[in-house]
Amino acid sequence: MQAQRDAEKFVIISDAHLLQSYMGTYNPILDFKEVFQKIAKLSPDFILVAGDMFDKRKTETSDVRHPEGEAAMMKIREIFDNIRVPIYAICGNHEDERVLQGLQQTVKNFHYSGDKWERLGSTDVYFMNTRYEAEYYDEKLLEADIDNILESMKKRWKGKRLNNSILLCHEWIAKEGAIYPIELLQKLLEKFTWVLDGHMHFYAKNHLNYSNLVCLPSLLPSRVLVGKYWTESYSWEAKVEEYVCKARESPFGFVELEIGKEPVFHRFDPSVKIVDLEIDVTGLDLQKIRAKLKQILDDINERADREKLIILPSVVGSCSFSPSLLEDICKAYETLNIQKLRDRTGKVSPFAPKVAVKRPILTIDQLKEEILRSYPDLIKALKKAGLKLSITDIREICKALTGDPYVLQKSSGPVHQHVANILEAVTKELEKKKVVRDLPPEFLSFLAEECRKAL
Ligand SMILES: [Mn+2]
Repeated sequence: MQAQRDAEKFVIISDAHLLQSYMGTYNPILDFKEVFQKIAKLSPDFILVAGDMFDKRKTETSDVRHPEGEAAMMKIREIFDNIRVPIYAICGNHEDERVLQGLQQTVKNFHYSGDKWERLGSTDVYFMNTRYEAEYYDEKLLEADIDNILESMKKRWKGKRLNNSILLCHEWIAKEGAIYPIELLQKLLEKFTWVLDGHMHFYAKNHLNYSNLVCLPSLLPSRVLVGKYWTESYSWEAKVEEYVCKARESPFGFVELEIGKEPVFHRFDPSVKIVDLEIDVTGLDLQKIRAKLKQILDDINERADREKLIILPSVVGSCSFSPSLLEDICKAYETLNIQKLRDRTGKVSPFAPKVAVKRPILTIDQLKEEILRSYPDLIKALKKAGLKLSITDIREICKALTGDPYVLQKSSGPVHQHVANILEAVTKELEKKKVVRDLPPEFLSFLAEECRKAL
């Protein structure tokens, strides 16, 4: 039996990015299980999931395959099931809603509550799916959005006392970057007892000096934010004879919030340690740099915990040769998990001129993300051609693309056919929106023919 409490206790988790293939042999599912054992000990009344618990991308360029995803989901369902605490989740920008819908269908205590209210004990919680898309916010849309939320809050509380309330969200709330508009955020902060935000990956209480705004930490390491997650760093300045070693506590964990009390950050030490290794190569000859890199790696290789380490080497400063000439050193340590050396010197090497990497053919999902990522240029280009389009139009076209069975079904044929299908779907959308008018009836077959010739 749980002890009687005056107010409910929540545990909030965020941004685990499960299903993403992380570096080397790291298995986040085992850590995930351990986290849930820790959460169970706190006996919360509810668990809230603030987005990006899963990731639809395996790596930068490939999506999670269904059998792989399902293998992980079998274990995740078991973990959720075992805790026997109701879990409520919103959808983050790396997630596919269908994964959350599937969990709701298969796990009794899991609820996907995107864009709705739930009464959890005596607290009203609004679950706001992420509005963050492709590093952009459409302020007009957001304004209407917030009005709706606040209006529904009013209706909910009509004639009753005001309940405690939580807004669970997944937005870019910070001083810089693609920021969620501060004036709009303020409107929410005024009305809700707590605003709990995922997506930022680092814990912050009293964020931006708002006493009721909490940024949630990421639960586990992931590929997102490479270079920021380290708990140890080795750095070696160019003109110095010794390297410097720094350590800091794990940024990972979850938050406990009992209504009426302050939030508590519970730190979690994952089964791997992320180690940053940075050498400033300015003015040094290759021999010297190789010696420095080798010395650090030799020292790391002596460590008893070397198998737990994920090492992220990089070179900074400026140099006249390609840092790829250091890669053989990294490869020589078979017992260490050393990730690909990053060149942060910001120069173009005369030995390895930067060549545009040939990109694989995109899936429809990837195309959609690509379009959303490059929308400002896209809008400009279309404007030049006399076509007026808004980001909302572009979003809707993308939606039509992913939902159009015609595009998907025929995508296994020749490439030109695939491209023609996509263009056809886009053209039909443009026509629907009256962005283009009076297309001649033979336009689509003309389009298909042009694609065939071009590809
Ligand atoms: Mn996110």
